[in-house]
Amino acid sequence: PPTVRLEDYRPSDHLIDRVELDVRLDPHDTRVTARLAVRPNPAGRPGAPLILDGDDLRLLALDLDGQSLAPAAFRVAPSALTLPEPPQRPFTLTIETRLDPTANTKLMGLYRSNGVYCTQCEADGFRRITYFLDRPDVMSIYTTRIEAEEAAAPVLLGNGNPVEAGRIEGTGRHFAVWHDPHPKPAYLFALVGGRLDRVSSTFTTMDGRAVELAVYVEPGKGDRAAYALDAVERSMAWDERTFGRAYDLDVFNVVAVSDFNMGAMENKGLNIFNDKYVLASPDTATDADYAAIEAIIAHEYFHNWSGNRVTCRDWFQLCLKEGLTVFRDQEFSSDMRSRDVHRIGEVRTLRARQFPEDAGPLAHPVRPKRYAEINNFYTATVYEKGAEIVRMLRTLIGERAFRAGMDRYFAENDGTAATVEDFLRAFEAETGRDLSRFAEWYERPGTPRVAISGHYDAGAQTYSLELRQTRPGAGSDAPPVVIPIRLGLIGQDGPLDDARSSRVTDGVFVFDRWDDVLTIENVATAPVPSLFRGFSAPVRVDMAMDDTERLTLLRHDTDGFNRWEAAQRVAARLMIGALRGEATEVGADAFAAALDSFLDARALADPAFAALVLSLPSESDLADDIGSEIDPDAIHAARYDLRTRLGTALTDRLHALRDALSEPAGTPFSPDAASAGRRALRNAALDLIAAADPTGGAACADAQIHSAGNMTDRLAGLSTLALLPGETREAAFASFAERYADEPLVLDKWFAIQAMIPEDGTVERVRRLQEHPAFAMTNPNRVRALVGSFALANPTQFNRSDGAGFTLVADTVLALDRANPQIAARLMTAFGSWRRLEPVRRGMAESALRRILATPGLSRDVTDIAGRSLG
Ligand code: B3K
Ligand code: ZN
Repeated sequence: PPTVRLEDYRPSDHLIDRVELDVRLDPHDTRVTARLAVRPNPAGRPGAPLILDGDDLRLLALDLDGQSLAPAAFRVAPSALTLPEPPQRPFTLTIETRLDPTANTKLMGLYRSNGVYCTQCEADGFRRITYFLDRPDVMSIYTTRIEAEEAAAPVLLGNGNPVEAGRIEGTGRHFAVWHDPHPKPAYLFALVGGRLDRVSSTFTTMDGRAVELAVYVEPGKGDRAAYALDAVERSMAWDERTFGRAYDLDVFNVVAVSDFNMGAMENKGLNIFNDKYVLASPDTATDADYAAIEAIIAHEYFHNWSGNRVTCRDWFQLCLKEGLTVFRDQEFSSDMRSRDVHRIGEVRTLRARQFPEDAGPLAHPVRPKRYAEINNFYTATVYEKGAEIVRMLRTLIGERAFRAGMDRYFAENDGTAATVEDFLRAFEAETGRDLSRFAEWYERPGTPRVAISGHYDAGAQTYSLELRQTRPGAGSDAPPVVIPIRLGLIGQDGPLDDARSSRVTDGVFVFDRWDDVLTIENVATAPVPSLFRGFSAPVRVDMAMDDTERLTLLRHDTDGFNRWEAAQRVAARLMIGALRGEATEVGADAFAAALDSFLDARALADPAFAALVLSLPSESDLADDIGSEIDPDAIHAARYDLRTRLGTALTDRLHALRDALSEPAGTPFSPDAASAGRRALRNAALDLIAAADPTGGAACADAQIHSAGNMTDRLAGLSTLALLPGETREAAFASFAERYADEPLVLDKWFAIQAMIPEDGTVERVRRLQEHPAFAMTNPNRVRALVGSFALANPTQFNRSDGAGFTLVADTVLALDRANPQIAARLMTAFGSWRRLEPVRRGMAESALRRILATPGLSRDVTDIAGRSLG
């Protein structure tokens, strides 16, 4: 496929100032008339042809300034409409196209989900609706008239503000006109038509605008939309308070649909959501679902400024809106919940998804330099590492300068399509600093590694840290990166507050060379260093430190992230040591004892945090630590063994905690962070109890499933039981399926739990479940729940040494590809770490990849991922 390169960027030769769309919705014969106000771009090439993008389009009519065009004056194909010699002045082009939204299985452009008409245009779906300059630096003012049969689509929504609506007498049809006064790129266009319930409220902005807020959901599900609506209000208030950003239209609409390629989409004034991230009730949603709804509602809302008011010049700048907006939603969630707990969750996600991506064949810079298919670049690197870069910037310049720089960025770039350079320039102007070396974070792939050793000089009362950075995967010409290290020193009884160094400002040392030595003075006793507090940089750290020192951090560090990290490191060393047959200085019993005293001191004061401390590094975390020649079965066994030992050693403590945390029957459910934290700790305890005592654990889990008053506890019981083969488990699966037979989103949890069972029979089970009446290959949520969970969250079975797991996923990718290439390509990323497997599995993975790549008629999306994975 042709490659698009950042270095080839040039401005569009034409601009489109205004778009008037008339969309007459029909299940199979939708007519779209687009009136485009086109003019030559003064920054483009004079006299250049006008080439409008199309994808799978059928042209019905075309005219220029009201005159139909002679056949010789244009060329048309499904993928482009070309005027070789367009007028050298402003003109109006009117284009009529015909669409079949029901046949649109790619879920890009205009499609129908459960009968509801909806759109998805990012990155390049608008060209599936009409011929257009479908690139983000072409920004237009849109007026949209939507018409549909009233009985089928009583609700008609567009971008911006509603201006007019009415019936077309005698036809059963009606219409609505929407006008968006803010210029926007085509990828932010949206419309919705359908039968939907509405829940609403009003929000008055800090500048006095009364905004009507509404969440639209499937009929009958209105009571499940309240939490999302509340999250919209909290997001609006937070963005005013934290970044001084107010909303800028009279209405803000959120619509939930059940077939959606990703989480949600920030279309101007009309966010369209995967219903998984809107609908919640205590009986159907877990605490994690509530938290995800809050975060994604916030994320899409925050895009109104970081993405919509200031958009991206080209798709290479995707992190400009995505990394920044993830940073903003992470800050929001941290303010709504526990900051330490949230930070740990962010880092877990980064390590689980971004670190492996950055170490494998799909690695790319946060700002890629080339792409064949842009939809394959909505990655953990662009989103999560992109957010870490923004966070490091704040750490480097301080909170006040950061806020001022953000204000300047919004002010100077409002209404434009900007670049990463524009973003950094705002902070340079604000602080007078040169950020050119910091900008390196955007340029090359790979996770930097920092090796550190510490030396205490008792005579001089100094402690020095020798640091060295390397950049695996970044190329031999890569310069060192600027790494902010937030740090402190801990003594046997607590922090050493008198220690200081002129090179540490506000607790941060900036490490920006290959090698450095940081000397800290006034250190009264041999310290334990607490480094990268709050995970101050997205790097891997090799710190020469023994486990007893780490346990000192678990006890005394003032930084919550590093307390958690200390326990994780000790646990990881124990498991990796065990599978390599190496002894560690702290054994499982000593670790259990340390956990026991930690739980004694802190569990009830901060259950959410304690739950995280009790959750051992995952199997994929361990695989990522090991890095090569990975044997997932050995990792699984080592982790299982440590869970069993900890569960055995801590049994009394864990039962006591479960009792202390149990809620009296009839306590009403609350999704707040404190209640969720108590549930998390009870359930983390259950996991370890069951590992130590499968029979007792199964009974306990089964009892919890039956007595639970909410989905969090019911599902935790089922997840625990899922690891314990036997009739109790199968009966629990069956009754769960029966209870939630009419709840697709809940059945997704049921699909996922079964797909993650680390047993030989799982491949067969997944194949069987693909035939289940509730499963549908056309619905992305179903595919992700069943096959995605298997491929991404079942390391032993996906990576089976006989290749059966790879075959299952490859078969699914191929079956999906014709209907929905984006979802097929996303599923394929599960093969991203294949080179790190031991040779037998590596060979099996490679042949599955080669089989996919050799299949005729493969989409560009899958070809790109398969090609790069093998490359
Ligand atoms: N901007 C969208 C993602 C679009 C993905 C296109 N393949 C959702 C988000 O990040 O907010
Ligand atoms: Zn986003």
